[in-house]
Amino acid sequence: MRKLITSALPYIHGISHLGNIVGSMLPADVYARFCRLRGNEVLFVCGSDSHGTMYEVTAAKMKITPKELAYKNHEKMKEILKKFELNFDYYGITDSDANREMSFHIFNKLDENGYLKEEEVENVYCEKCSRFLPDRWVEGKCPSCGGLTRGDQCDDCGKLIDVKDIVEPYCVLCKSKIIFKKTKHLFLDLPKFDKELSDFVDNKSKKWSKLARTETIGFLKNGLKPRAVTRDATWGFKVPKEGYENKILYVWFDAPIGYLAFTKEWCEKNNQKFEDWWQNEGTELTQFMAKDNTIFHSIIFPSMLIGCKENWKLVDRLMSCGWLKAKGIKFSKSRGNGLTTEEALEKYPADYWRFVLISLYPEQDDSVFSMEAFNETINNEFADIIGNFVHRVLSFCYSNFGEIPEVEKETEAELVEKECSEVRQTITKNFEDCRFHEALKNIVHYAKLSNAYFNNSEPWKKDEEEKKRISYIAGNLVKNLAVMLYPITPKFSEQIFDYLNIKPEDVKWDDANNFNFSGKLKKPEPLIKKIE
Ligand code: B3M
Ligand code: ZN
Repeated sequence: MRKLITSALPYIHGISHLGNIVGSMLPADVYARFCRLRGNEVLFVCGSDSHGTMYEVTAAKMKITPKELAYKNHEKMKEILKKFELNFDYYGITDSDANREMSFHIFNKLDENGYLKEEEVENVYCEKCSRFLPDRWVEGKCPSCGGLTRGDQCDDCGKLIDVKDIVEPYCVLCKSKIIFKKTKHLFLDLPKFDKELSDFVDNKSKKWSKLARTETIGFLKNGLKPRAVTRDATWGFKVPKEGYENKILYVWFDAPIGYLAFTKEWCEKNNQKFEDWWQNEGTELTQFMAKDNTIFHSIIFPSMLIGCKENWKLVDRLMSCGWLKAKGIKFSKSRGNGLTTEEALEKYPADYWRFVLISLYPEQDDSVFSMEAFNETINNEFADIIGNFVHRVLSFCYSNFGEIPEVEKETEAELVEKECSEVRQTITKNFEDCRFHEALKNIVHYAKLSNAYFNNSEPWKKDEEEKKRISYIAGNLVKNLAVMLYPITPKFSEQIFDYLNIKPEDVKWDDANNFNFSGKLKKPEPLIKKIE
């Protein structure tokens, strides 16, 4: 099965926080690695979401252009993502020519097929800055509690406010009073897709995450309304239509089209056929994102593709998850709290973060991150139950035999082999279902069974034959753990493969399903250091 896997495209006006990484890029990377280990043909694409009004605000403050800001941070972001072992097949940028071309193509198709309609709206305008302002650039008094309202929500009472109801509204850039001014925009006529969307959601959403399914069905029930796909702003793709020359495409129009553009860029570089990925029912498309991005991926982007009438593939498995909150608040750039990815990587290796973030993967709901939870998970699970077991077994085998010794297989499989093989079946299912929190929990359980086997067998007290047999089985438990952890903690697993003289590129997921490995060992060093 050909697997096309995408992660939501991170904004890069500020350098990404752990929240973005865990929100979609890390689970997508774990799933892509798992699918490759199973021998699937995988294409894993992502990229920087480089348009949107936040670039204009941030760039203005830094006295550079939005373009300079985007491309500078894009390079920095690629470095950080590499250090996190996120191995995309392609990581692009939505400001690319390929994305402009693809966005114009889809825009024109929607226009030709009558899915774009013009509406005149009254938007916020600042005469001093002589520009229209997005709602979030307006502040003022909340009409119900008098607190500070920013854009469409009151910071104090949390009430959703229509920007027209803000008391004494002012422009956040120059603090002067704003006015409301008429302007024309093009709207994607979503109600026209109601039937196709309901059919699409009915037959696909069974395989989606619970969050994605419930949110999408709820959204459809509320009735579809037309959504603006153009904006009065300067940083973005100019609308390719007469009368709209000084407007741009809304960032959420060209961003999801980035998935197609990045695939196209990758196909050109790798001599592959684009249609094999985006116009071929033999390809399964799995998309990862955080829950605030669900509707864009389950309703709006599919409508844009349906509206082209070009047989574009719609998402098969939509894996949206909760938020990672740092002690009650979501990691986010705009609030400036949380741990930046660079700071995190300075503190501990990527595998430590990957292990903890997957153990906290907010599959069904938000999860809370704290450094206490981090220390506890690393010390109790990664170091004690897994790292320590690996080191004890490999050191025992190395000092007694210099290898994982081969012994005549008993006809009757050992109890531990049966128990662990059962757990492994569950772990495989967990990965298939993108239940990575469960998968890791079961891998830790597998390691506990392995520890118990080694401790209770007490090989150091046994005769040569027994010592060999126990070492053989324990050595295979280590190998199996390394294979199952490979999608989550790649460096850790590769280090174990190196000790076992196994080439990483030869490793297959099914290698974790047997106890017949033996071979020379390299001198093992402890791999996981506990955190004081
Ligand atoms: N850039 C992520 C966000 O809302 C947004 C995802 C785009 S995926 C096409 O933070
Ligand atoms: Zn202003």
